[in-house]
Amino acid sequence: MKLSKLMLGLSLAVGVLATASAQVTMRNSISVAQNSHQGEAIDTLSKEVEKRTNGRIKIQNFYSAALGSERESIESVQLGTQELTTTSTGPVPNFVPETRILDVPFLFRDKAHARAVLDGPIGQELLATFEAKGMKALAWGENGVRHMTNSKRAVNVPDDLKGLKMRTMENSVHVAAYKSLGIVTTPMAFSEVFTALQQGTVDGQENPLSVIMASNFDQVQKHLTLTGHVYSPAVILMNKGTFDKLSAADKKIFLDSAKEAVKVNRARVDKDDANGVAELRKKGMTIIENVDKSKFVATMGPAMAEFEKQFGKANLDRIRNYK
Ligand code: EAX
Repeated sequence: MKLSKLMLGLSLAVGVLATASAQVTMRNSISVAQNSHQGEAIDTLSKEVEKRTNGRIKIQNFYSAALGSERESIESVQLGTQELTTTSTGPVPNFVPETRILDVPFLFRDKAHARAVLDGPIGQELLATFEAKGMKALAWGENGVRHMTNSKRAVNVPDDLKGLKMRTMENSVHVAAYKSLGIVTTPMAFSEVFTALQQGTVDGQENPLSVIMASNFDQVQKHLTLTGHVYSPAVILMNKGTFDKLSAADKKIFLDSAKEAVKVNRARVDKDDANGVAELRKKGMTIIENVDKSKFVATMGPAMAEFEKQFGKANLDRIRNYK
């Protein structure tokens, strides 16, 4: 009796051990190319998780929207048919409306301000809001500061944007803001943008230098203006059920590895911002670097007033004044 109990106990222990050491493979995805700020982020995440779990957990990475657009990937993560995705906040408010506030134009002074807000209590509160929607947001990463490109004309002042047909993200804050500049907005998934620019379905688009370079938009866009009109966060998302099933130690490994991924991600954005203008000029783009941003803010006045109403001045000021 005693012996059989012991045997049972042993075999159970072996069973648990076998399960614990079984290798799990998860999937993560981005909509941009591997050689990019987002590619470096997910490559770092998978490398760190694999190393820290001694190969128990592997993450297979998919680039260039190979598993679907950002919106589709978020849906998959929510449903659990895909464990992880890394995305700009473009389509995120359609799932987690609380994050909409981050996409307000000219909200952040610069990247340092945005990073401080996202790493601080405001960012952490927003990460927590994903849980009610079936997702664990591991960390805020970065897509970069967005600038405008087009194939028609040099943009010096807001008036130059009037009537330009531009692709926007599927994000209601962006659409409202750009409409107020006189842009003819055309929301579409990022994976369709290159072709749309090439075929002239749209005249322009707006994205950080990191994305413009990783996506070779210089091949289909002549004019770039450093409008820096909005900061674009990124977020590393995991299916909540998948995260909840991890041991406490593995949860920590994912959260710590995500932090490492964000460090590499931000460093690459800084590098792209430092080299981007020279590189894109070399590739033939005409670039306007000095823009009077106050003119853009003023032209967006009505949309900005609407955002103050929607989000509440106190909430916007809490972000604007965060030190
Ligand atoms: O995440 O949709 C966009 O313009 C995003 O900036 C891009 O997919 C990178």
